[in-house]
Amino acid sequence: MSKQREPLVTNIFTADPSAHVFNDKIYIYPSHDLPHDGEDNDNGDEYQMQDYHILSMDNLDADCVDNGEALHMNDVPWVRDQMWAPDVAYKNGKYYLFFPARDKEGIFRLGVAVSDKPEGPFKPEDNCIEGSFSIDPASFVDDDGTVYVYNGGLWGGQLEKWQTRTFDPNGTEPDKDAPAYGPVCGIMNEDMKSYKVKPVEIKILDEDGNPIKAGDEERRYFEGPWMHKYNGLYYLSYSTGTTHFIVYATSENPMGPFTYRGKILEPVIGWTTHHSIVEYHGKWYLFYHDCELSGGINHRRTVKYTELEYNADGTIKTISPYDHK
Ligand code: FUB
Repeated sequence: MSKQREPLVTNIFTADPSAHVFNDKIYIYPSHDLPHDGEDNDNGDEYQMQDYHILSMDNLDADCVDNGEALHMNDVPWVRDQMWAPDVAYKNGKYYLFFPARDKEGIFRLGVAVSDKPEGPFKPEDNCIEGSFSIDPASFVDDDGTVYVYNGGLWGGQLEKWQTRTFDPNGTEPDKDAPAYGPVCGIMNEDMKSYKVKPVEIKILDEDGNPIKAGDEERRYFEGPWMHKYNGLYYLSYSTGTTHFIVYATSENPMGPFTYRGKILEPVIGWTTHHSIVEYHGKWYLFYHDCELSGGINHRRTVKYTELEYNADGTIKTISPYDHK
C-alpha cells in the first residue's frame, strides 16, 4: 500500500526530513519534535529538540522504522540546547551527521558526529565546526567527491546576525528593496570535520539576472536549503519562511549564482516547511513535513513523502500537498 502523503511514523513527532539512499534503503534524518505547552514565537523557542532518531524504509512501500536514539545533546560537550534540522553525508566508508544547535552562549553553530552505520549511533566531536554559524545544514557530495554543506536560516536561525562574519546580536534583515540574504555554503576537508572553504554566501537571482530582493517574500531565501543534481544541473531548493513555500533555483555551478525557477510545494499545515529531494529506483521524491496529525501545532510535526515530477525542460511540477484528499 502506498505510504505517499501519509505520516511515516506516529510514535514520535518528526520534522525537517533529510532523505538519502544507502545500500538500496531509504534513510531519513529528521528533527525530533518534543511536545510541550510553551508558546510559539519568531525566535523559534518552541522547537526544543534534544536528540536525533534516524528513520529507515526497506523500500518506499515498506513500514518506516524508528531506529531509536542516535545522538543526544547531553553527549555533545559544546551544545546547550535546540538540536534542529540535521543532514548526513557518506564519505570514505563512514556516515557524517551534520547538525545545528545552540552553543553555551546561545549562538547557533554546526556540529558533526560520525558512525559506521547510516542509522547510528553517532559519536560527536567535542567542538563545533570552526567557522560555522546559523542552522539547517544540507550536505551534497558531488560526482568528484567534493562535499558541500549549505546552511542558514533567518530569525531564530540567526543568519542576519552573521553578515559581517562575526556575531552581531543587533543584525537585522536587509531593507525590502535591498538584495535578500542567501544561504551560505562551505566545502569540507577530507576529514569531514573542518572547512576547506569557509562558508560563503550563495547568490539567488531573478530571470533578469538581478538579485532577489528581501521584500520579495514569495521567492527570497528564508531557511531549509537542499541541493540535488538533475541532468547535470544543480538545483538549490529552500523554504520562503513567511510565505511558506518550498521553491527552487538552478545553476551550472554548485556555488551559484542560482536563478530562481519556481515553486515545488504549496504551503502545508503549520508555519514551517522543510524538505529534501532524493532519487530512488529511477523516480524522484520529495520528503517534507506538516502539522496535520497534531491539528496544526507548529512544533508537533510529522514527516511525509510524495513523488516529485519534472517537465521535459527540467522545471519541477508544483505539488499541492492535500490535492489527493
Ligand atoms: O525544526 C526547527 C526549524 O524549523 C528548522 O531548523 C527550520 O528549517 C524549520 O523547519
